[in-house]
Amino acid sequence: MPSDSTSGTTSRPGFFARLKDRLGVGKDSAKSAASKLGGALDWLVGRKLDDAMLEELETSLLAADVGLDAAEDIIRRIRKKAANRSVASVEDARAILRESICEILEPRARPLVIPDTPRPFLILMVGVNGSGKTTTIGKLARRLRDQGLKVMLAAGDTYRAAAIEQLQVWGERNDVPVIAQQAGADPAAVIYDAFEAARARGIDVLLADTAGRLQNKAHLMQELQKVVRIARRLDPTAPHEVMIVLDASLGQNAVAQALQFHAAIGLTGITMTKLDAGGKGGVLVALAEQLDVPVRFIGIGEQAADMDVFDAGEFAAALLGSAGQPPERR
Ligand SMILES: Nc1nc2c(ncn2[C@@H]2O[C@H](COP(=O)(O)OP(=O)(O)OP(=O)(O)O)[C@@H](O)[C@H]2O)c(=O)[nH]1
Ligand SMILES: [Mg+2]
Repeated sequence: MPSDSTSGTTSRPGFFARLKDRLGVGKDSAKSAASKLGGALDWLVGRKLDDAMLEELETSLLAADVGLDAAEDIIRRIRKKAANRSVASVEDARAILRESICEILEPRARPLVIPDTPRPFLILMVGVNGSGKTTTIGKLARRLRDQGLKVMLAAGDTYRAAAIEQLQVWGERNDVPVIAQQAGADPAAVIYDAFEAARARGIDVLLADTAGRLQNKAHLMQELQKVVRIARRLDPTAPHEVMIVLDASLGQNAVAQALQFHAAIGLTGITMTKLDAGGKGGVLVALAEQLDVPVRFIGIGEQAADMDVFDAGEFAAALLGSAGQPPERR
């Protein structure tokens, strides 16, 4: 069936408008970083793109979590573009900034595609504690099921019983089976057994949860490496996606986490959550600048509908506080 049925072109209308409204809102930020970045453009009008102005802009970018490398990269790009363009309106300023940000994000906007083979397609979900792994599995299970795929969940977070129950709730809610063992079981064994069960039942996609772990704990990283090794006994190409789930509200720390997980197990996809909960979207620009791993999904809330495919243009527009282009390609 669905060689390109996964997630690429199914964004719900209005998702990025909701993202724009929610970006950076929450926690302690009275005024969101996103609107700061958008609002900061007003002063560009009628001014020459001189060094002082670009320095101010760089400060705004840093405040929006873009990080130093990406902020400098953006300023370089703006200099180049502005050399033969004048900034006459906020819209001009926004367009130049948006293009520059978009150029950095675009190479990372590669949706997750579930090919016809192999089966089951194993997606291993990893990340630090509380980043949103289990919730993302629930959202993704719903999404894939709605696309007609047979989905199964593996309760590979055996660290605490509540984690297994949490996954079971998502399973019931979406009417997808959950393979679990008791708390304390070896996660590699759980995922191995689930893989066998999925194969026997003709499952298309197996979503494997794992316990949250800090990226600097070597023995916890080795545990993940073991999960990968054991899964490869059943299918040498598994896992077919190693997705890290990152909490946007952690700012540059989220980037550091991604770099360390990538070094330890090799990531193939990223989901950025909590862009509604204090996450300043600039962190995605920092990530795109520093890590050549596709950004698959972004999360803007706790419900199943609060996740969508990452779109560079729409995201850049939302970051700058504009509604973005009409979703003509959907
Ligand atoms: N606001 C908001 N909350 C989210 C989002 N994604 C997840 N959450 C919430 O974040 C909390 C942690 O989510 P989990 O899915 O349990 O995170 P986890 O990574 O599985 O956590 P551990 O299993 O403890 O490592 C829950 O309360 C979720 O509802 C999001 O995009 N926005
Ligand atoms: Mg969890």
